Amino acid sequence: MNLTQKILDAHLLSGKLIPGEEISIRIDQTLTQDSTGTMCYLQFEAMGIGRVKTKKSVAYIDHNTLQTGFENADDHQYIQSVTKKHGIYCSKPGNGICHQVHLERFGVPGMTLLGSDSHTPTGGGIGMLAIGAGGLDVAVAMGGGAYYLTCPKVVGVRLTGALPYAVAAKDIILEVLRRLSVKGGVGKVMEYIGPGVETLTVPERATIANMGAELGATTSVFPSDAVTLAFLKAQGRENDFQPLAADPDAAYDEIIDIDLNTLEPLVAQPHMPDNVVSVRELGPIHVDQVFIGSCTNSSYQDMMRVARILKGRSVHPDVSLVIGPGSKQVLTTLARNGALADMIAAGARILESACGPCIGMGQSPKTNAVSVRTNNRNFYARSGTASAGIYLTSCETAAITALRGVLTDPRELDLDLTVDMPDHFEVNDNLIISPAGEAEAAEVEVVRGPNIKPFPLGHDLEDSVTGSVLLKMEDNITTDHIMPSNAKLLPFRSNIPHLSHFCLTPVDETFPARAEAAGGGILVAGANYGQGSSREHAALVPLYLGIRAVAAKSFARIHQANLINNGILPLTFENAADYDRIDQGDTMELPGVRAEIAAGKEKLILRNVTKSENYTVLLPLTERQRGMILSGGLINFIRSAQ
Ligand code: MIC
Ligand code: SF4
Repeated sequence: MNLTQKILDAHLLSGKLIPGEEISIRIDQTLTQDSTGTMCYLQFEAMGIGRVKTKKSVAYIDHNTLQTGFENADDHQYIQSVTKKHGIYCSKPGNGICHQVHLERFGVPGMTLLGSDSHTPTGGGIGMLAIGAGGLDVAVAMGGGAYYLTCPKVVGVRLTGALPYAVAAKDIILEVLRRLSVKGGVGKVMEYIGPGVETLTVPERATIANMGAELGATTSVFPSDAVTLAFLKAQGRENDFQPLAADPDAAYDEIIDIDLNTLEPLVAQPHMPDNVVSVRELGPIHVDQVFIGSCTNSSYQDMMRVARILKGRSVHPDVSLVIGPGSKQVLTTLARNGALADMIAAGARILESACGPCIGMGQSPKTNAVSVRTNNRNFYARSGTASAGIYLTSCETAAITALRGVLTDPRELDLDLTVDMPDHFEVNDNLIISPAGEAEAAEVEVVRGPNIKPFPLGHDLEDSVTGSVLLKMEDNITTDHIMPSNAKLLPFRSNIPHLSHFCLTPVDETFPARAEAAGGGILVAGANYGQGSSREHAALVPLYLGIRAVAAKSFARIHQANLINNGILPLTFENAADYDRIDQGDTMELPGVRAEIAAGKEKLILRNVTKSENYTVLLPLTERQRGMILSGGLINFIRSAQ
């Protein structure tokens, strides 16, 4: 067996490990972050689950930390109190980005982790099977319920050789994205194998597993070996170690070969992470801003290399350099060893350990800016400045670029960039709040501020669904298009009515008002609809606006699950050319859809009333999903079963 199969097999609750079949697995650990977490805990409470039944569940507060009004702080208090009551650890703001902290303090090789954030696969860096999902699925897992997924194909990514000077782990995953595209990993787990793996440290592996999310992959996983043991030892957690690897004769559905010796520094150009060329080819474009940080590139090793490059030098006068170390542990270490002083002296603006600019929480670049960033997504308008172009690179490329003022190949450096991993990290978990014991839990009061509004619930599916096409969209529409997130909107993640005014506005500013006036309708989209974030808001807000169905050429995995969980029909065109026949404004009908779905039909008729045409759309559902769709979502479905 390969490693993915071994971990899946050890956790399998139902189904067979045959790619494409539905399976369900036991979840050992969960994580949430605050921008999806508030809604997740509201749903958890609505399900009436008492204490969590996982081995460990952790709530992180790392996204909404600007606190420009009472909203963020109210949500923080809600999360801290609700987690205390229900047996969940809470990592307070300032402790760091969920994926970095989870790797440092909680991740365990061989365990399953379900997280309400699409970059949960970062845990694959220490041999976890770590999957991103919507908050509702995470809430169910916290209650001891199974996680249902399509059994993935397993791609062996065979690494040979070693990275050349100034070429980074980030360049490996950019190379994979260049080859496979943002749709290339759908339905697959990327399992890293081959002799090149042992040349990579845990944070380097985590960078690769993290950005595997941009392939649309179910997750990515590395073996657990001597490098993993050294990392866990340095965290004082060697007892969590177990060696894990694929069997020597393991089979893979596909193999990709990457010779690390041949790689060079790469860059993803606006506005997609797979729009990759070499830094050398793109040439010395003028740069206005550099951001170094995010869950992809903010480890101790990353930060030390950056400090080494900046030491004794000065940021270019035209560049604003912003650095956000990934965790309190990383930041403390940099402060004690002097590297932080080197960064500040060079002219870097230091941010608290949080997501920050990656999700548009501050540091939006100027109009038409070129911003070079080490994070994982450069989707249109995500930085908060729609006219800005975001270029994604390694830390090494970003740091030298900040000094030169133009995009620069870090192989021009003449410095020793070797950074050894410390034997011991400074461990201080004083920003992690332990849950109340079972006896005291009843006394804990859950505090809800005025920003917390009830979330919409679907209703039973009607006999027939009718509505006009409110918006026709292209391929690769991201969750940042559907439900934008930035410093102005993130504070309202627990306020769906407020967010509804901004739904799909990066595509069409008039959409929310038109949807409201029409009392709902249908959306039409191209391929890979809903790629990116796990945010359920991209389903909850359309639900609130009365969207009953989305007809698309294909869907991204997490978003498709979120639509079903909220009772919205994700319909796939059987014949992709039918997409071209539909115009915005056409009236569509799904005649007798309730009876058809109840009878288990997977091919439905989508009638274009305006053009008097019928299209075949596919809605393959398992029995459980059918129940959700018929009863208007997972919460109604669970309640009806109780
Ligand atoms: C992101 O990187 O897009 C986010 C913000 O972390 C999201 C979660 C969210 O929308 O809250 C993700 O990746 O799932
Ligand atoms: Fe935070 Fe950005 Fe990572 Fe999402 S991708 S978890 S916003 S740092």
